[in-house]
Amino acid sequence: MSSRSDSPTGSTQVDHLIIGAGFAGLAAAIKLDEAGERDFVVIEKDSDVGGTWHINTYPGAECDVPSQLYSYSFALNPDWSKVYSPQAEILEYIRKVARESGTLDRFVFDTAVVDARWDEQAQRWVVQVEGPEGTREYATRTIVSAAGGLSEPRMPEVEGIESFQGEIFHSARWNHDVDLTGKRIAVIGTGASAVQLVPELQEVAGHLDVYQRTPNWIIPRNERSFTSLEKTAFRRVPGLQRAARSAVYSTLEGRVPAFAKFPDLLKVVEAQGRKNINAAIKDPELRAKVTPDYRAGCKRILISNKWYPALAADNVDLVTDPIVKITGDAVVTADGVERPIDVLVIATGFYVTEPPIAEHVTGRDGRTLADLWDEQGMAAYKGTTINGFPNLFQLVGPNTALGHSSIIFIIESQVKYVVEAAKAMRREGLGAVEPTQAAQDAWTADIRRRMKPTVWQTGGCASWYLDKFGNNTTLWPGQTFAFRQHLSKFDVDKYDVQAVRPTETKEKASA
Ligand code: N01
Repeated sequence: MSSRSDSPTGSTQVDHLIIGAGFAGLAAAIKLDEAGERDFVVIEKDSDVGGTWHINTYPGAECDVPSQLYSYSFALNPDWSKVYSPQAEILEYIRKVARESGTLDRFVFDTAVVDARWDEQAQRWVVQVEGPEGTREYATRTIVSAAGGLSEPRMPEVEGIESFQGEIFHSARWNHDVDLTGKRIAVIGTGASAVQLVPELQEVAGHLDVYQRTPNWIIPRNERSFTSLEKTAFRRVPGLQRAARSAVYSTLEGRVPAFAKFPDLLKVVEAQGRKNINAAIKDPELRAKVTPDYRAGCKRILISNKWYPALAADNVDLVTDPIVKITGDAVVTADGVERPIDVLVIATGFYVTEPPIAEHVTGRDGRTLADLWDEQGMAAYKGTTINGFPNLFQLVGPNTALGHSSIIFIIESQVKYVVEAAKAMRREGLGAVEPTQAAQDAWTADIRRRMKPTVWQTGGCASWYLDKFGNNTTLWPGQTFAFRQHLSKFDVDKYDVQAVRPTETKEKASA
């Protein structure tokens, strides 16, 4: 394929354009590079690698998947400080892997993809990006979209929120300049982020109101630090760390049948959750408020030893009356109570089932991915490729996220598929590959069928896993090794393909 050059129209020609420099984008860059597909750029809207681990700097941010598994299989780290690593340590790990990969020369930071259009004639995506030096255009054979499902903060639609005069920020846009000591703080939301940040706020706040719409099942966090002996052993004893990683992997996979087929088994988790509540909270009214009324696992099961003690603290109120209004200095609930505050922390999650990057991508028929998915719900063949969008590879695409294990396992499976596709295109002289509608529909139908008995569909809760049609378009409904098996080779027979156009061949010959 071509080497990078500027065309007469001013666009920079590349073979691959990767959107996003988080875990997924970096893995794609490293593995394409290793496969000899070196002509790529990585476009990252933030100033550094890390993705969600770069932007989520709220106090208490930590991973809730053990780090032995929440790391690349090709870059084990013997130095993790604890079972569940803190954000800063994970970010440093990603930075180190990026530095040592030798690919950073192709990363473009502080630059956002604002438009990507498929040019059928040229068999390329024409991509506009905006950065510090203005707008620039790339013409790329493939796009690997690794923009992340948890990147665009979702603000709650509450009357008057724009009129609030105090400090207001989202958990994923933490304002570290605000001194929270002694302040009256409100947190809206009680999901994975809130569960980590509320105990930190409780320690410094004068008063803290936590607004809960739905309680979560929260079980103890089996946390411990790794000893220096363990770290040395991970470093020196061949195979030991990989064995530890495999043990974590197998334990987590062992939970899949409960989520996917036999949700009643999750009553065991509910018992653990009740025990966790009862150990920290004495007040029966508060106990009742924090006890969910749906099957555990329907929403993400959270882990914390600090959440319930924080809610039970004297300076904290858990408010369950719905918020009706926010004024210049207070939150007003449906019972008419007005609670004055200085700082409002929004912990209401992200746009997951309507990923913002989809608005910027226009396919073969002139429709954006956002329009298509708005009409039909998110769908992609093997969670990765989309009919109507040739040569577009979506990492952590529809039905690839996990409720039970490390997303990095999924990312690596998808990246291998992308690399296999790139190799097949080169080997067979293909200018465009696009999954057939039939292949994509069959894949989606199978996912929907397998999703029916899962706890996410039957557990009796509303969650961000479900889209507006009530379909779970977010999670993979099975074992992760089955997903990997599905993506182990690029199945070109399920694709409509086009040979590289003759003009391209001539261009190549003269290059
Ligand atoms: O967001 P969430 P998050 N008024 O969507 C509530 C990952 N993560 O940022 O349940 C009032 O989970 C909403 O209530 P309800 C992880 O995958 C990982 O916490 O919809 N409340 C809920 O309580 C996670 O799942 C780590 O009724 C409103 C909360 O806001 C994902 O990120 C750490 C509301 C949103 O919870 C997102 O987590 C942190 C409204 N209008 C996050 N709208 C790791 O450790 C929403 N809510 C790896």
